[in-house]
Amino acid sequence: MEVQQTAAPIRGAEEAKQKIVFSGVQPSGKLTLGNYLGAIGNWVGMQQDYRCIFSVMNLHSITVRQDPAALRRQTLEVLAQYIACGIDPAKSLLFIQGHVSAHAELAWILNCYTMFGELSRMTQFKDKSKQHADNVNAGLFTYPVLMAADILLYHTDLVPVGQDQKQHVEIARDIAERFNGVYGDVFTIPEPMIVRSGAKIMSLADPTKKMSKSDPNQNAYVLLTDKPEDILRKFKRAVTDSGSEIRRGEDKPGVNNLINIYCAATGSTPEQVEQQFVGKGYGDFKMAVGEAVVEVLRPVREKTEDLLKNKDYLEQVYTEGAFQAARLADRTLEKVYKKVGFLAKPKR
Ligand code: ATP
Ligand code: LTN
Repeated sequence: MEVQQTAAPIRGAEEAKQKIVFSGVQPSGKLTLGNYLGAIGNWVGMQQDYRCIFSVMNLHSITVRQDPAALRRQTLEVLAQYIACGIDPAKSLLFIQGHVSAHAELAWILNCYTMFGELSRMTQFKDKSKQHADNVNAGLFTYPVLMAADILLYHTDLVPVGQDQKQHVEIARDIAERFNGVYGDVFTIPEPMIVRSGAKIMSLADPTKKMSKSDPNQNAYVLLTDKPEDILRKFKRAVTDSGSEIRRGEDKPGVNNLINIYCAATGSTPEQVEQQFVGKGYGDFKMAVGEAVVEVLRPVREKTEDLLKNKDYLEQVYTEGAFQAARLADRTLEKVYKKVGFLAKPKR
């Protein structure tokens, strides 16, 4: 397979004023149906209208302790899954964060323009320090500064993320504005792009909680790599509510979630789903949702399996991506060096 990632589209994007999109997911586990319907699935369509850059955020993932072999495997898996979901390396720039040293370098500089107080207010820091009370490390605290560096290095206009990440994009804006206020227009001010609220997929075991890849209960989530029989089993066991009708309601988080997933998987509206299942029970509906999800994920799983057999191809994609991303990122870093008063790095 030939890898086509050329630098031309980025320059073209700047000339045509095509907006730049940057996003990524941490390889902290296997990707879930929530990651697909809420994030990656939405990135696919953006490739049409924007210049897209998607990265596997491995530097971020070590803020929580990871098994090194698993982290290496998951990093390749996430890259393969981006492609399997429809991110096209010929259209979008794909790379692994740790391969572009400018991310860590800019993060250090931006640390000196970020206040202790503003980092202390980050909800994710507060949540994760509770979850991992034995490892409240400095990286967990400065996580949003590295995320700001990711975004600002590429003059990103739009950052498509879930609601939980909005606060991090906002701090990236504050840091950029503070820096620009001192040194002039260095950074583009990015905007968060939050997917429709309907795209928040809840846990199958507790539908009041977000479906999350780090949930200790394996029945809470569907993985993109789950086999059809596992997907059907997880939906069969999905927690539903009292009553028996397939109808949305404020006190029906389980049914709401299943209707939402069915809509996202089939393109139906909630009204159509309610109509279609009049007179049917939860059992029938759960099977129908499971089958719809099986069909959506089948090509993703099959393509992921194929891609993971072709490590050379994946290596070509991330090698070419690292090279291109570094060229763009180094240009921004060079400008920042000049502004803050560092001597330019000697050219080899
Ligand atoms: P972790 O469990 O390790 O915290 P996660 O499964 O919550 O991870 P992230 O890696 O934090 O996922 O998020 C990657 C992207 O997927 C983000 O943009 C996030 O908003 C989105 N996302 C994650 N879970 C869901 C969900 N259940 N519904 C919709 N979007 C989601
Ligand atoms: N914190 C993000 C992952 C992430 C990211 C980014 C997303 C790291 N750097 C830059 C968008 C832009 C998460 O989804 N947990």
